[in-house]
Amino acid sequence: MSTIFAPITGRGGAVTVVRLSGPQALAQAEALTGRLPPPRRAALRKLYHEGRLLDEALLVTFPRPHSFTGEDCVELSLHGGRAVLAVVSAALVALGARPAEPGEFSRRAFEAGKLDLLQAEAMADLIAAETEAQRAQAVGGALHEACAAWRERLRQLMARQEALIDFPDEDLPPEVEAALTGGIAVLRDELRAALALAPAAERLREGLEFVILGPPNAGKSTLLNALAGEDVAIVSDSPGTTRDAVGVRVDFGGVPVHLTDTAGLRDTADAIEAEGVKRAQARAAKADFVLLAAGPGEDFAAPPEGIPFLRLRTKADLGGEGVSARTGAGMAQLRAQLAAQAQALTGTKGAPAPARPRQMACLRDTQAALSRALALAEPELRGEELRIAASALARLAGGIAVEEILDAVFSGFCIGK
Ligand SMILES: Nc1nc2c(ncn2[C@@H]2O[C@H](COP(=O)(O)OP(=O)(O)OP(=O)(O)O)[C@@H](O)[C@H]2O)c(=O)[nH]1
Ligand SMILES: [Mg+2]
Repeated sequence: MSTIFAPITGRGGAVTVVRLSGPQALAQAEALTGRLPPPRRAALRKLYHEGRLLDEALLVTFPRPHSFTGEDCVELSLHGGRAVLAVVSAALVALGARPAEPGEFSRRAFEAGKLDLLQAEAMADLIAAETEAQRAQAVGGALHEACAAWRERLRQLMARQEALIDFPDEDLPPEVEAALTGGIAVLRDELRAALALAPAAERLREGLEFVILGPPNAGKSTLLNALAGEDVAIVSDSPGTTRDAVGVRVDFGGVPVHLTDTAGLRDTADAIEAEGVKRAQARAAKADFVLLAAGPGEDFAAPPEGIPFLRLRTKADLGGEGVSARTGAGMAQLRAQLAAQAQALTGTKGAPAPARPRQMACLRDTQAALSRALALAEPELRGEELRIAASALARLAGGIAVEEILDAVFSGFCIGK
């Protein structure tokens, strides 16, 4: 097993923490510092390599198994900056360590049984969380807890099913059979409920797409700038100003939303503008939500089929109802409406919900096997379906994950995770 290292803090700070993990971690740290402090006690040490002073760093050792990866680990709090990191990295390589691959620390932690696959995924989501709702979803661990409880219940159902196999038919108490199928049905329904929340959980993990659509000069770009709180899109009084779709990340009620301003919809002989109109409609057709904007007295554009939308009158300062991006009138209410919409599209209320295709596939397989089990009266056949359900559920936690799945999950992580 190689000893690996990587910075585990972001760039540009005053301090860069480098984690070293593996069988040689303590020896390599000792080679750099001369003398290691007692486990889990921080100490300031000068780092030397081949007689050269590299840096002065705070050093903490975490001997196995009480470390993030379960291996011997050392964390070096170096001074931030490229040059320090480069020279310390070179020294560690000279001592036999190698840079960690993306997700390699987490993978080692998983392999040491420090965290299961759901916890590893939740940790990656927590580190990537940009908004409050994303943080809350990742930190809650609802799916991890639910998965453990489901596995335990399924184990008990399987034990009861096994007991029935040895029973002669005529002696079978009907209430035992009823309790068994009832238990399977309740579990199956809970998995279905979790799967029903999957679209919301996935949207929260990935962020929503909101599109502003409407006739030229409706004030769409002005609205985007006002909602984003920055000057992103060009505003002018000549209709047909916006051609390319212009997007910006905004936080609506703790939910990350990619808000896109589009070209004003009209028939036009200008080929570039016509392409912009086409793109506007294509964007709106794929959006999670469409904001239809129109000035006083103007017709609203037709909403794309099947997509929730809001009709919004702009330029209310010129008279009439609606909002005015110019004076700010109605903007607070609009923000609140958009936040409510974003929350409704992503709300799981803390209930367990799969947010990744891998998790959904495992839950679907489990649910399908339980449904098949319910349709079978023969104890041996039903027992076999329950075993299939149990192994699909074990895959959700990573219990019997194959190499390719682990590669796919952990390679999606960043270096240092
Ligand atoms: N009075 C008033 N004028 C506004 C308001 N919002 C936008 N305008 C003006 O309306 C004109 C068009 O604004 P834009 O935001 O460029 O409109 P648009 O819908 O993006 O236009 P296209 O990109 O051409 O489709 C500009 O002159 C803006 O200053 C508003 O709330 N009140
Ligand atoms: Mg515009």
